[in-house]
Amino acid sequence: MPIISRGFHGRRPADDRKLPPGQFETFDFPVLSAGPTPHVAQEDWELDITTEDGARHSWDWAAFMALPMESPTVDLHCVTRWSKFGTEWQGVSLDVLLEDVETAAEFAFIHAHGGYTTNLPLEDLLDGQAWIVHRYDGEDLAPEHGGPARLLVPHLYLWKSAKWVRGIELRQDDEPGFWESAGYHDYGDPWREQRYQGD
Ligand SMILES: Nc1nc2c(c(=O)[nH]1)N[C@H]1C(S)=C(S)[C@@H](COP(=O)(O)O)O[C@H]1N2
Ligand SMILES: [Mo]
Repeated sequence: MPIISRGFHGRRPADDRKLPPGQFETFDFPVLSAGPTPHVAQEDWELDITTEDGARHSWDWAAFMALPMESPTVDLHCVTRWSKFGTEWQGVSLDVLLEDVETAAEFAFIHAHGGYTTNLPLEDLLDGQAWIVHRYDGEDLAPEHGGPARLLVPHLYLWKSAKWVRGIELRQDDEPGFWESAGYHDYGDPWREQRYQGD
């Protein structure tokens, strides 16, 4: 009689040390978008960083591509409870983009094509914690995942990683973005399970 192990599906078990509370590991890459996918051509893409003084720093696609690139490998944690380990990206660190930006702002308000917004403390974009990424898994970032370029802030729940990013507004006051206005947590630390306001 052959021994059939029903429990084995050829997948490694989730590594609990890498799994924040209430999350499960997924192996595919779900698409979560609040609206239709905007199709932005690379030649039409521009990133603007504005400061509380009204100063504007802009990069078109060519200027962005000329910046030093990094290849972060990070775990993703979505508030809908899936986590994906070891995702490989390529892009520019926010440390590079903010290098010559003079600001005393405490908050960043992120704008995306299609109207999506999200907010986070400026310090969470610094010190190797955040990137504007344009490649995923060795290929140009697909439109449904935020191509031509998205924000990647993997230490916070994934709704903070705005797809189709177009602007970063640095400001003194905090303002809730799209999901934060709908009751999601203002900060969104997966390890403290900050899913909703009051968590
Ligand atoms: N512009 C924009 N960015 C967005 C969203 C969105 O609806 N619009 N959804 C957020 C949410 S809730 C999640 S979980 C992730 C999903 O990213 P993915 O579709 O690449 O998995 O994108 C975030 N960034
Ligand atoms: Mo999400």
